[in-house]
Amino acid sequence: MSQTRRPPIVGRYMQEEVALASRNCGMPLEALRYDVTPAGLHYLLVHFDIPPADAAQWRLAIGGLVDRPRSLSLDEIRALPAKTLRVTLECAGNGRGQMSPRYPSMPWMEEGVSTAEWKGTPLAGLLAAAGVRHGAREMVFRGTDRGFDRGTEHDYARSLSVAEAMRPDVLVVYAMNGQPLLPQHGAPLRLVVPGWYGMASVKWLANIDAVAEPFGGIQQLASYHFRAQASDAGIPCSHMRVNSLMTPPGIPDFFTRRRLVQAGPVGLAGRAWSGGGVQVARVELSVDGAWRDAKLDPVAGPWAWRGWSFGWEALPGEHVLSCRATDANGAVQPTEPLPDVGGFGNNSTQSVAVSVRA
Ligand SMILES: Nc1nc2c(c(=O)[nH]1)N[C@H]1C(S)=C(S)[C@@H](COP(=O)(O)O)O[C@H]1N2
Ligand SMILES: [Mo]
Repeated sequence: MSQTRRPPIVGRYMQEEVALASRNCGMPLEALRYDVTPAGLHYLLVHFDIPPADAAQWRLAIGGLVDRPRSLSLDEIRALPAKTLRVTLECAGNGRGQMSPRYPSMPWMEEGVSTAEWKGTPLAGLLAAAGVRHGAREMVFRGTDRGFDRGTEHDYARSLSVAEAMRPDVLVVYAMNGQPLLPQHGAPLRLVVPGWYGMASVKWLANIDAVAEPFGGIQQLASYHFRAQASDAGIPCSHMRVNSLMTPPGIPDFFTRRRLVQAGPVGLAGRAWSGGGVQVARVELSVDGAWRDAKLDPVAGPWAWRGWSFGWEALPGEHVLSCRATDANGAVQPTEPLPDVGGFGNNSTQSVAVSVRA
């Protein structure tokens, strides 16, 4: 197995990228029409294989620097206080496939985002019962899926600071949209960290450990950093950047996905979101470069995307539509992706080419 970072690609997609894209489906953009993405349309990112999991035998072990190490069954977790949250998850690599040079990984265009209603028990309650010791600095979350990345064999694992892990809306989840978790979404148990890019929401969760030192796992230290150049130390990916998408108008061409709409009034709509619990404050829509305000739907909770709409009077000819969100902190989507060697955090504005027929 290769020990080195994979070299960047300029140009056509590699077979490995296409294979990853076939395994890890995106949310078809027409599914932006749903406030809550139906489970079967929710985007998917699985680094290794979906591991075997027997819900009846599953245990969640909580250990490390805790006073009362514990091992809980699924029934015991289901008996704890429950909370359901509507949460938008976006893959940190969403938009990578539009960047050049491209990092050889999952080549998302823009469809690596979805919203679900996740039911579980607050992690804070489990940690309080275990009694996290004062010397603990981070909580490490480990899934049962195992594989190699850049020559290192590991279980998929990520950490959060103790303070972040103690937030009341970080959940240990066993249901999605009112149904038990599906195998591909982490059955029978996963973490959901609202406001963060998806990598923090560890699936097939089997172990939680309190540790005194910053966790050095490959998914924590090597991957998931914003780096303008390969030599940069990098900034860890955490909260989602402000972003927005449009439900594709009209009908598509099969191969190019180019859109065809009828001249006249066209109802455009989509979704916008940001991370860290920051709300979307504004969405603008541009037709051929002229920006105007879209209408915002009511806020759907602290962690879910916000719907928007715009009435377009479509004139015959070729047009380019774009949408652009601004969050309550004043962060705005850039027109071009920020340089990033791993292809992370591309929140540049989406452009949709539309042919309007008379
Ligand atoms: N155990 C485990 N957890 C994981 C992953 C994984 O490969 N293994 N992928 C992560 C990434 S990168 C993302 S974007 C989300 C995707 O969650 P979903 O597939 O349920 O949409 O899961 C995260 N949790
Ligand atoms: Mo991801």
